[in-house]
Amino acid sequence: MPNQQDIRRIAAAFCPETEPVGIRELTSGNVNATYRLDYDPQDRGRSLVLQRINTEAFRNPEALMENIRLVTGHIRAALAAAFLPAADGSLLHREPDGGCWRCYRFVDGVTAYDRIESPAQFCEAGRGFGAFQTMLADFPADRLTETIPFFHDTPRRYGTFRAAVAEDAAGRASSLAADIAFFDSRAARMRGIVDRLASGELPLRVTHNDTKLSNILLDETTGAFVCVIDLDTVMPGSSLYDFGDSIRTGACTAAEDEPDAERVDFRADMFRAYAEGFVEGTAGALTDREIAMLPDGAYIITLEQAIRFLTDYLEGDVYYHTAYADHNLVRTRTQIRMLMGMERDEVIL
Ligand code: GN1
Ligand code: MG
Repeated sequence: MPNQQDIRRIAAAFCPETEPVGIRELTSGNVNATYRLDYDPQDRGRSLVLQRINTEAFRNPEALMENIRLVTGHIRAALAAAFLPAADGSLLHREPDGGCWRCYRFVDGVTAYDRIESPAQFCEAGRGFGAFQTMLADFPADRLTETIPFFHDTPRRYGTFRAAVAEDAAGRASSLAADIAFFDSRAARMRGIVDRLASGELPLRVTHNDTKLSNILLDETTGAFVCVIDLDTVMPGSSLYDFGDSIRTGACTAAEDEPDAERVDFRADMFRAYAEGFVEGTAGALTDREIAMLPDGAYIITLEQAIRFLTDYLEGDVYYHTAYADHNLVRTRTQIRMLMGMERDEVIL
């Protein structure tokens, strides 16, 4: 964990002419470490975001930043969150301890919601993520590095999960029989997207791949979509991944880590609101097959996220940030509740 002095030193690598007057950690991300830096209003009055890239998750941070440079260059108008170069002109600053840091402008007057407030708001988020995908429609996919290979290969994620059960590194598997059985009995459904991408029935597109609700910024006054953030996983994928991860996080009655599973349920009204906005945002680009399969996207991505959380729990909490011992198990069970709600409401058509 870097201390305040470390943060000040690293901030100076990007912004040597002045010092922050306030530093606070932003804790909503589960993988990278993020800090907000506030500067004296008399001085520059701006705020910056300083972020340490998790190089266990992102093995090639240079290629990752190059992806972001290319993508933000392509859709500059849509992205207010601009990066500051370090002294040597690169977007990545390396510390002697190997830590990889980047810095970008904090956008004022916008909110990244962890929880949605109304169907209309979620519809607007759908429009935004849909529009983002459309803006990338003519981006040459072969220029992008796959920052995390097989990121949304759901059957492969299940294979990793099964290996983690067998290994049982943290000695937790014996108490998880019911959760494990839940996933085993749904294994066949995990092939729904990858098989159709492979056969060409679904098109491969450049997608965001991490469209949780908090990764879109909405204007605090008008409620309108301002920009999409967290471009670490922009790479070839399916529109269904982007649709699905938003539903997973936004069409839910509680937080992703709500400890009381009884309070977690799927909201079909939110699903419909988001679908309407997303289809509108993609402006006719989606094929009939993609539109027909949007519900499968929601179900499969939620299932995948559930097994990712439980895999991490089985492996001893090595990937996601956790605040307490059973945090990943709590997250797994909220996802299971969402899946049960989707099954009840027959989201899978
Ligand atoms: C991670 O770091 P954050 O919160 O943006 C994860 C996503 C998960 C999400 C679950 C690179 O995203 O895939 O859906 O946690 N990002 C990566 O909250 O693994
Ligand atoms: Mg992320």
